[in-house]
Amino acid sequence: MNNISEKLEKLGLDKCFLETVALEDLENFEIARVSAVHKDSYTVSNGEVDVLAELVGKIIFSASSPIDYPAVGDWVLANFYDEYTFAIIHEILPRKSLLKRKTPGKKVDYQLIAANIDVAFIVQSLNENYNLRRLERYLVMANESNIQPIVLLSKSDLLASEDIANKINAIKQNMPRLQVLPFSNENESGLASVKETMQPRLTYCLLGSSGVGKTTLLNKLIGESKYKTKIVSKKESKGRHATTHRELIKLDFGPIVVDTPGMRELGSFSVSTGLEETFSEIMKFADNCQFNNCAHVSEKGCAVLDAVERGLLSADRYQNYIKMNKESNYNEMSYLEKKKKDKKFVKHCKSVMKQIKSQR
Ligand SMILES: Nc1nc2c(ncn2[C@@H]2O[C@H](COP(=O)(O)OP(=O)(O)OP(=O)(O)O)[C@@H](O)[C@H]2O)c(=O)[nH]1
Ligand SMILES: [Mg+2]
Ligand SMILES: [Zn+2]
Repeated sequence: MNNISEKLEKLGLDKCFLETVALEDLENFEIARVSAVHKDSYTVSNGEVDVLAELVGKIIFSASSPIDYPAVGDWVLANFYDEYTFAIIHEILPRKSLLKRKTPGKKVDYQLIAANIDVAFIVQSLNENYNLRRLERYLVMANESNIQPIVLLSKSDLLASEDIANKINAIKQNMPRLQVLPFSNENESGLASVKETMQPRLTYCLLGSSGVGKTTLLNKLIGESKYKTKIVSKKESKGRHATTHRELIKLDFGPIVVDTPGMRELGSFSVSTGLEETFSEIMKFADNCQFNNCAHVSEKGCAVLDAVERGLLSADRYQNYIKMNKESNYNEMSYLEKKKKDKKFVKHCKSVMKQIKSQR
């Protein structure tokens, strides 16, 4: 057991997960980590081998939302068969963190991005992709999911150092404690600092628009061009995504990384905590609003509006906060509506069944 847990620790398992597993389950199952998600199957790792896995029927039949299925990074209880060439997943262990996003479109539904991530590397390129409002969106998502965000600004080779400093300062101005690192995959400047922030046994996730250099960075961290990147294109985020799937990769210096495809739309899902943490300077003023439930839009005695008017808060950040807050409320509402609908449907089914029974 000691031996196994050391291998799993290297895969990122910490003690808190072990505490969630009953002794009896440890006798019947092995703990494994989902390292890739395919269409109807998974790859799981026990720290030694990567094995194709399928879900036990119980999980499929009782699933009522995407949350009930494994995501990359999940810890699961599994049984291995045929000399460790095949596995069945029996249970998903409770998650330390879960990155999800709303699926594109008006419908409130969501996709799982990754589970049990410790640190999110939010990547923006210093040239075309640099955008504070978009960055705030990613930060809300990470903060909401209980994941430490670190901002990586790529393609520093394309800008003068003064421009780079200005762009970093613009981020730091309102979020002084946020770690922001410029780097270049091209001339490798700053890569050492990125590596230095990475700790063994922690799981990192690469997030950011298509074409900003996430996979190129991963290849640099691995030390070889293992994963496919985009062929140099004139414009970023045009054309197809180079990365089309998510996979858990263990680096030889200890950290674990999940690369993700660039996201076009980053819908958020009811994100109150994420908003509060990302816009903490706005929340400080909100404490002084006249009304407890102030939405900071047009209320009397709103300390936030007052601060914006007096130039104490950035108007751009304020607007982005309001926009995301509205979306979050909408998503939450639709989510509750949907649940209500589900309940109605269950009730309906029950009454139909009753009718059928009484007609017999
Ligand atoms: N000049 C410059 N180009 C870079 C840098 N990093 C990546 N690129 C180029 O940017 C393009 C996109 O890189 P990828 O690593 O495929 O981008 P990605 O973020 O993984 O994109 P998706 O997988 O589509 O989400 C490639 O042509 C890279 O060569 C950099 O630091 N400087
Ligand atoms: Mg990629
Ligand atoms: Zn207010």
